[in-house]
Amino acid sequence: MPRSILEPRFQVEHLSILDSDGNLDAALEPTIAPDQLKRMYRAMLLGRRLDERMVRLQRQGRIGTFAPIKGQEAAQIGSVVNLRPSDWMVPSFRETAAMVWRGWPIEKLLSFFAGYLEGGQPPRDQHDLPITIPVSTQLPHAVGLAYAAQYRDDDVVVMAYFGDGATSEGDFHEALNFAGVWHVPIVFVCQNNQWAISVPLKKQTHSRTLAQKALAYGFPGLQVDGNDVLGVYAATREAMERARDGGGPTLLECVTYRLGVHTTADDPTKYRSNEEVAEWERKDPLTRFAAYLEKKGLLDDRLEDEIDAEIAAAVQRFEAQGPPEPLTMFDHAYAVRPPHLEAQRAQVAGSLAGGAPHGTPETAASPPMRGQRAARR
Ligand SMILES: Cc1ncc(C[n+]2csc(CCOP(=O)(O)OP(=O)(O)O)c2C)c(N)n1
Ligand SMILES: [Mg+2]
Repeated sequence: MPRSILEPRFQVEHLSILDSDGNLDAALEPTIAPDQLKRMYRAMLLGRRLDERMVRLQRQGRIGTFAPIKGQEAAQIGSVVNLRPSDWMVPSFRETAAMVWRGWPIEKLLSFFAGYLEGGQPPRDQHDLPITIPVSTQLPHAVGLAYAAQYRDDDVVVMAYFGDGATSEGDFHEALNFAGVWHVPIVFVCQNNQWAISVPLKKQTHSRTLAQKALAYGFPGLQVDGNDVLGVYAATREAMERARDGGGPTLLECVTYRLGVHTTADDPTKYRSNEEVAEWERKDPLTRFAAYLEKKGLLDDRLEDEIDAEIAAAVQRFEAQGPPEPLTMFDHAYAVRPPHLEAQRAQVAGSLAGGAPHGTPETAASPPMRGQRAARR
């Protein structure tokens, strides 16, 4: 059957500048000032050391469930450094390195993972949204922020983070569709770490790449080696500039790997092989960047001790605060609390005060909630 070819024909590109063997494509090497390179490496190492510390804190019962970033430091730092303070950063739940770069105090992140309301509140005047646990739901919000910036003619670009699994959610497609239709200033950063808990990428999509999904929505998509901080930096910088100049959205697929557990509640040995993990350990983003910096004479031997001391001081500040207030779990979801939550709140408040549970006869007769039992302990 004769058919005509529609122009333009689409293609998806892959970018790599510093490969896993430390080979540098000098023609593509971005110009980054030495001080900035050092700051980037410090932020990646801080991300790694904080991660290890947080996993230990969880194992010791000092924080709750935590989602480690180990292996994804380049994808986060290579992208986030291109934001101005006035730009907006929209995280999912695995962006601790990017969040610390943006200025979130470490003790605030610890507080989030220990159940404190304050842990979810971005520092005042910081243009970041809080951590989002429901997969992909942050993306329509991010497009809304970009739409608002465009409407108000603010010189602002939005960067939104999410994982490979998030691309199967309706919210992802709705967000990309409207980002394209409205041509808003946003950079979508997909950290394709190959797994959505125990679901591998091949069960997530039949597409050759995730980057190509942007083409359906009418804007560029680029795949980049997500363990190559220089590649992520260069790709993000280009996308940010395009967005700032009115060129609309970009989707970046950062191909990376989650070297650790999905969360501290997960056991990845049940669904993936040690060989696969070892293969990706060879592509560690930190080793590669360290070798690059060493050649430039920009590595500082004392960095690790300095970072560990910074983390230790933050852990101390975190643990110096009193216990979290259980009643805050009823706040902020609704402007006006619905009656059933009002009743539950009264019940918990009564239980915390040591008195008989308050509330309607139905709620008082219902079995105690987990929070109540915990509060009595
Ligand atoms: C809407 C929704 N469905 C299911 C979950 C449970 N859940 C938490 S993380 C996750 C996988 C997310 O995978 P991906 O988007 O690849 O991000 P990653 O965890 O790999 O960073 C799922 C299914 C959730 N939090 N929200
Ligand atoms: Mg994933």
